[in-house]
Amino acid sequence: MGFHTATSVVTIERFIIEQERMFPHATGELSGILYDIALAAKMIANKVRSAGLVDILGAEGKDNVQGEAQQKLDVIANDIIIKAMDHGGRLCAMASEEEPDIIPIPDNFRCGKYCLLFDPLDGSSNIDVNVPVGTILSVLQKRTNGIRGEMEDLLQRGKYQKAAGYIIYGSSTMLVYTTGQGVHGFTLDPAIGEFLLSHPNMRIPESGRYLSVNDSYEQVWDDNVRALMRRYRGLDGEQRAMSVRYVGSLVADFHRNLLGGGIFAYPANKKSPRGKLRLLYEANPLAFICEQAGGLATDGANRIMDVKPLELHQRVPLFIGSKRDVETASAMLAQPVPASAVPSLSAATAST
Ligand code: AFP
Repeated sequence: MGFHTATSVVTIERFIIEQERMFPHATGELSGILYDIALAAKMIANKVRSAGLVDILGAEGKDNVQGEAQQKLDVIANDIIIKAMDHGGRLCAMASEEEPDIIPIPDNFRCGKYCLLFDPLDGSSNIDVNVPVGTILSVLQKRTNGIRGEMEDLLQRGKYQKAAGYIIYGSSTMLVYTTGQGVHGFTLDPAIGEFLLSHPNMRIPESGRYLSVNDSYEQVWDDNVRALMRRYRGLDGEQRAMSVRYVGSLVADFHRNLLGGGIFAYPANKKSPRGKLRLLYEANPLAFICEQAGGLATDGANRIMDVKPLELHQRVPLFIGSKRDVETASAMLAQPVPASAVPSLSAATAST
């Protein structure tokens, strides 16, 4: 695993200003969005860190649009982001994994030219057991002519993203983002309340050590997915076995693989033919970051960032990570295999 050490102390603010100077025509609006995101990240980190201390854990009793039990911290994180972002005059609309429709900018605030899509607290079922969770964000530029953002502005392919980032609330809090000029990671110094550049120019290894997949779905996977997972585990003799690591928090699994190399897979299955993860709030932003770091992301047939979104909460199968490992997925998923040719993972493991 490559370690990235900054040689001097660079705050996220200074880094953003220096990046902006490289673009003489930049208006500073995107930089403003990044500052506001950093502020929201600190506020959410503070809530997540104290979640075990105060009695704010547990389901709030409402379901989100996917029918999942919503945790209180999801609601808190959602509100923090909306409040940190809606009045800056830089956004014209928002959308959140926790809300069914567009989140408009209130009439009393100015509108800007960007849209923000976000998953406020990904992996929220892990909150109660003190496992890392994360926030994921995607920034798009407005396309329509009116002042306020419309659905068309939000339903853009991922390749049109202007920025994407995630925050991981782990053993430390990190903010990782790209504006298309590489991927940079900042670690929150809780003593001074600043994100400091800790991982400049992050690159994902060409092929990796880790396989992150929930293989309890093996019974409902297609046969070519099962064949692919046998390949990653070294069971068909074609490659060295990868190590299986699955947190069940996408940000945590993705972050580990970004540093150490490997692939995260959430394939479609017979029960969830579109997979589970959301194109706009999860797959697109992480795909932008992954590609900027030298990796790839596919739904099995198409580059994730080329998939046309048709609705806000669209789901998509996801294979994301090191270039060679994702290429293996694309190649193997393109060729259906006869079921008889693919023993189950457990049968194969038992016989080896
Ligand atoms: P929750 O937010 O409901 O915990 O879901 C987390 C998530 O969207 C993503 O972060 C995980 O990678 C994935 O779902 C885990 O799903 P499985 O439990 O089906 O493996």
